[in-house]
Amino acid sequence: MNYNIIVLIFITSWIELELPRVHGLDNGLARTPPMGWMSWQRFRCIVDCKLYPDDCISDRLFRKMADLMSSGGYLDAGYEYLVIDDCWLSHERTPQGRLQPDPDRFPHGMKDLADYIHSKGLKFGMYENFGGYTCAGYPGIIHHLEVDAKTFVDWEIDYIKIDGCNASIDDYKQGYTDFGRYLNESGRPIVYSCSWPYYIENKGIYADYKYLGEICNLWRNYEDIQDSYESLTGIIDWYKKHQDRFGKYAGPGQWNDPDMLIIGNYGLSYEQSKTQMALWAILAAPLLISVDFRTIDNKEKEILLNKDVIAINQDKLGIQGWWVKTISKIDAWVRPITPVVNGKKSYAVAFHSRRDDGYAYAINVSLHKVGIKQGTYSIKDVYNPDQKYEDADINDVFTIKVKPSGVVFLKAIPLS
Ligand SMILES: *[C@@H]1O[C@H](CO)[C@@H](O)[C@H](O)[C@H]1NC(C)=O
Ligand SMILES: *[C@@H]1O[C@H](CO)[C@@H](O)[C@H](O)[C@H]1NC(C)=O
Ligand SMILES: CC(=O)N[C@H]1CO[C@H](CO)[C@@H](O)[C@@H]1O
Repeated sequence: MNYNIIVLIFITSWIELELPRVHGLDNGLARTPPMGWMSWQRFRCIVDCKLYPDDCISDRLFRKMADLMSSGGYLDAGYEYLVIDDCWLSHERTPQGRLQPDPDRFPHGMKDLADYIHSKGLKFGMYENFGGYTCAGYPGIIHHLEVDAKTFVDWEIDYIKIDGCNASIDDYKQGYTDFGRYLNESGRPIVYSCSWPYYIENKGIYADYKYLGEICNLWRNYEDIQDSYESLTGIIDWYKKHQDRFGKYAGPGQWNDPDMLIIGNYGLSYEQSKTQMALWAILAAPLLISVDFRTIDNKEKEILLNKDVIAINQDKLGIQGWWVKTISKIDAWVRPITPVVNGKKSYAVAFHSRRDDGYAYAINVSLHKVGIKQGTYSIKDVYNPDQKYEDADINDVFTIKVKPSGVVFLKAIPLS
């Protein structure tokens, strides 16, 4: 066997099997992308409870959200983590040097709130910041890593997001590693979300995703999402551009986090909401809703609770999908998923229109065009099960119509 043949065999089997798969942080958690609710995008740092009595970051808000998350069908759909973001803290530590919540907004303390959230069947997540101050100016954890990890464990948290404001680039690696070790040594399983890569990518330095996968369950690597389609497409385009650097490091226990779902707020149309949900499923992204459960519309709620889209997001192969190509300003994305039939994977395929001419634009596509190499597939339209497609060999051409800024989201399952 000559050298070229050996190389060819090696490359072919690597592509076919997509092996070896990465090994995530070994805490047994986040084997599929975490699902939950997080306060930041919708409730930000509202601390004025006189002006915003129903919206301020407070015990009252989180108990209300816990009630509705649990009774509204979200928990049943898989959204289990209720995560408090920035602005819960008091500006002062206790005389013993412990973190404490703002006493007016959290009069019962954090353990009491944690107990309430747990009593609703939910898991409890919190936020802190590695540097000296959180992004909103509250005490950070640097120089207190061990005692702060202990405080969070005493409060029985199940998830922690550690942000990266007000720190120097040289300190991140050691700091995030040490804090993760303190969490681990506590013996309590806690999902560990690390914002560190964003703070260095932001300065033009590439993050070490292989290492991140060993110490964090998920990580942010691009800007905060804002309540607009422009912000959403900014994130999508950054993921498109850089996918080859970090897509392969996603897998059970370790995920790239393109940030919260803004569905149900003010900035996205109905079609754009379906777009975010579909692309977050393609990207194997954590599904962290940031919405007011008291006011969300039923139509948007249906998108968040769509079982077929959630199943694609949570697919157990844990492979992050990728952008394949753009056809007439319509981006094609693909993600290998289960079921695997006779060695052939199924695929989720999303066509996202970047057009703004006001009608559903028709394009001819085939499975081969989106990079699928072999087989005959049954095709299901995930958002419109009534839309029927013929079974298709990879070369069969069929027409889809994609609404402006919307998606056609297909699932292709091998017939044999
Ligand atoms: C701590 O790390 C060890 C080794 O990676 C792992 O086996 C264990 O499950 C971890 N424990 C927790 C609580 O994360
Ligand atoms: C799609 O293909 C059909 C059959 O070849 C052709 O008649 C039609 O014009 C094509 N449509 C588009 C939008 O390219
Ligand atoms: C005290 C301090 O340095 N605060 C900064 C922390 O980071 C945020 C976000 O970058 C800044 O706005 C603060 O000025």
